[in-house]
Amino acid sequence: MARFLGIDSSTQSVTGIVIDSEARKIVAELSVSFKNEPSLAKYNCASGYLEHADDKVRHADPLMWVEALELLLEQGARQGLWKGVRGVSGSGQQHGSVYLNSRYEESLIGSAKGAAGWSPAESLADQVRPLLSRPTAPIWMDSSTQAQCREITRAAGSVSEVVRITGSRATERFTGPQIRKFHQTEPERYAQTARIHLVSSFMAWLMTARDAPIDRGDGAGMNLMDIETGDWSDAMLVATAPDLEQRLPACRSSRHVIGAVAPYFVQKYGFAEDCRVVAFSGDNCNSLVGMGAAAPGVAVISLGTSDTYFAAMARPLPDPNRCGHVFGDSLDSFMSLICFKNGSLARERVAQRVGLAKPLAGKTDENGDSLWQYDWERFGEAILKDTRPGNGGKAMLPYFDPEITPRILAPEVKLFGGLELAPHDAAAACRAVVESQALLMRAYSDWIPRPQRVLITGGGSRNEGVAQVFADVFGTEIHDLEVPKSAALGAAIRAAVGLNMLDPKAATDFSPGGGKVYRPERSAEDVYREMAKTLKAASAELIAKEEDGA
Ligand code: XUL
Repeated sequence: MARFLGIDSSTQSVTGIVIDSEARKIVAELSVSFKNEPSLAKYNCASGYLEHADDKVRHADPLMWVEALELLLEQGARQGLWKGVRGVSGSGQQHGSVYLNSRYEESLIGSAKGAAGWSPAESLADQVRPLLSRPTAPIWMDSSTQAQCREITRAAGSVSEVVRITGSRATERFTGPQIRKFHQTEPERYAQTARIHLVSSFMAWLMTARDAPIDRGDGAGMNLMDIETGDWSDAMLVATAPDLEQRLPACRSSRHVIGAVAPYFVQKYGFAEDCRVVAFSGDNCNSLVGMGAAAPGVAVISLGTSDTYFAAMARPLPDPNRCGHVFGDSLDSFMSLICFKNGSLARERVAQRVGLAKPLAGKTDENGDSLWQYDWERFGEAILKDTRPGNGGKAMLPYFDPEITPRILAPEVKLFGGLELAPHDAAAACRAVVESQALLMRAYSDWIPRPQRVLITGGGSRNEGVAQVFADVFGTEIHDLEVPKSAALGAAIRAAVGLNMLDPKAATDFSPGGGKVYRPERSAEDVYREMAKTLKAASAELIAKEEDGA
């Protein structure tokens, strides 16, 4: 029996998946949701972030992630799951960062005070609290660093230079601009910071009580790493903040074995002493592996809080539109990723406006906004039964919130072909939002080589009407693999690969195949070509002006 654990610390939950690498199957799945777990209510982060007066600022409490990890491990220990686990790896929401003071060294195995790492006498959260130099962690949803992006770009030379070095333009949610803002707004705390971790390397530090590295997959999402050399870029370090390199962990291969789990987890949760930990990576990088898309030629459409389109690539090829990213793929190669912020939120807003959602009486979220109940069945039916591909020319730019692809900072919803977001035009509105999202995704992913196979995942893809529209617009078969926890699964597979107990090519063996195949209706091909051009041109008019030479 060869069991491996993958842990995914995502925006809304911490999830664990255990695989048996010989039987090639998933043997256990566990999850702790920030919204539903009563003991986490004290962190005021039910949606994954803390309320803030400035809507652009999105931080979370890192101690909530620590406590959620312990709750997950407790769940598994009650089922006796951990004893047979030979290796652990993990996944973190990308770009988010955690700041530790110099006392973090006391936690490290072998250091003077931390000879055995964490003490089993206290909870992990209580031990981590005094080691934080910044109480909160900016996460990927933060878009408050526009000024810092501009300054970094200017210092590095130009937008093209930043893209050439790091694979992405200076991007608001990326870690480098976030670090610069921290250094500028809280210089004392920056001075007290001895280690800056990504969410992924932070979790790996917890599991090992060792100075965990940042893997090259997730490291590429920081605007600090040179994607060609796979190491920190001097030019980007200097452009970002003083004395930054000494505050960053080493950059390592995603297959790097950090060491054994800390004795804390052996004593408290029953892990084997020789259970080893492989470097953690970013959630998208792990998802690529979990979806069985780690080799070029397969693209993944993921419809979630944000919609993403990603694919493995043999060589780092940056996006000429400068919205997309080149990341490491967590198996030591590269991947392209484009992220659309107006994903499920835009679909929800349209459902609300056309009467396919009603507020849940007396239920509000932590910001006091109503919680809604959606009629997704009717939404899908409206697309499949009441409207036709092309939607009679009715379309929209779905920018309810600032957009990442393309880079739109002043959001605006634009309607075309006489569309109205009102109950009397409900069916057309449902199709319009999804069709327009798919058309924009297709238009803005045209720099990524056309794949031979397209997979679809994420909550939005459960709706057959939505998935069918993506097949029609992309003009290709789309396979629904039903791998909802692909990041945790990918991490478990990587643990086995990193410990040389699984060939990476065997990753697809774990996906329960046989999901639905959506075949494109080709009748609207010409209409779609024209609509894609119109929407791309209209969105281009809203793109934030480049303030620096390219
Ligand atoms: C990718 C991104 C998001 C987060 C979500 O660039 O910002 O997909 O990784 O967890």
